[in-house]
Amino acid sequence: MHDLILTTFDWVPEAPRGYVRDLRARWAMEEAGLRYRIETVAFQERGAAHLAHQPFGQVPWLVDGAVSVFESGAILLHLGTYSETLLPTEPKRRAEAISWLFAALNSVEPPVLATAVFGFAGDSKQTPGRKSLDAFLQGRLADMERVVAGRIWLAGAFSAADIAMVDALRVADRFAGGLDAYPACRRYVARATARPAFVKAHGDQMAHFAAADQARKDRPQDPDAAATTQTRTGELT
Ligand SMILES: N[C@@H](CCC(=O)N[C@@H](CS)C(=O)NCC(=O)O)C(=O)O
Repeated sequence: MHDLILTTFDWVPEAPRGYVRDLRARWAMEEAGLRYRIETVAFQERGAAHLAHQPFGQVPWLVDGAVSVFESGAILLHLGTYSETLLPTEPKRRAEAISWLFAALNSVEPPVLATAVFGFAGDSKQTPGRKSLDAFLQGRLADMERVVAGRIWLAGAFSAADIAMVDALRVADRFAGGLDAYPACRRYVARATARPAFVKAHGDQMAHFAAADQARKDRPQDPDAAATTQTRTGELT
């Protein structure tokens, strides 16, 4: 296997730290015991080299030899080819893990993110569209509450599906109204984030951005440094 290189931003504002999606890949590689290194790309400026790896000017992406993979879900699937811990080989269990991975990214994360975008914009107007988004999100969370009340992990043993789902639920908890009404989801997130691989991945991401702050302090002030969490695509930074 080649050295795995995970790219994230060289710096992000305070609010999204601990939630930047390189966390998913870091967490997966820690779970799988894979060796990797971190490279960075400028947060302030999304150039052609960046867009060649990630067409939306976002992070993360993973380089594995000649292969470059973007989208955190695709990265999780790619890493799953190296690790039974991330993606079981037994066909039934594998299908279950893949289904739940897509469910996290396709069924749960979209209303979480849409709700978070309203929060970032400071828009709390209860328009008909907003009410139906709220109902959509609460419906998905209620479904997840039922699911995780009855099992420890989504696909039998812990898998990449749990990384994606737990991270989507963490974002719901922090940026989209919280999980107070969903105690089983809270317990599920707590058990996943107590795993040593998560603790290491999260700590490393926080340390990475703390080091970036220090590096900024040590060099002359950049007038563009007053970035906000409102990004080009309106997504979490
Ligand atoms: N669907 C993408 C989303 C990636 C994404 O939202 N990345 C954020 C960091 S968590 C980002 O790059 N934000 C900056 C921007 O959107 O301009 C994935 O899962 O990899």
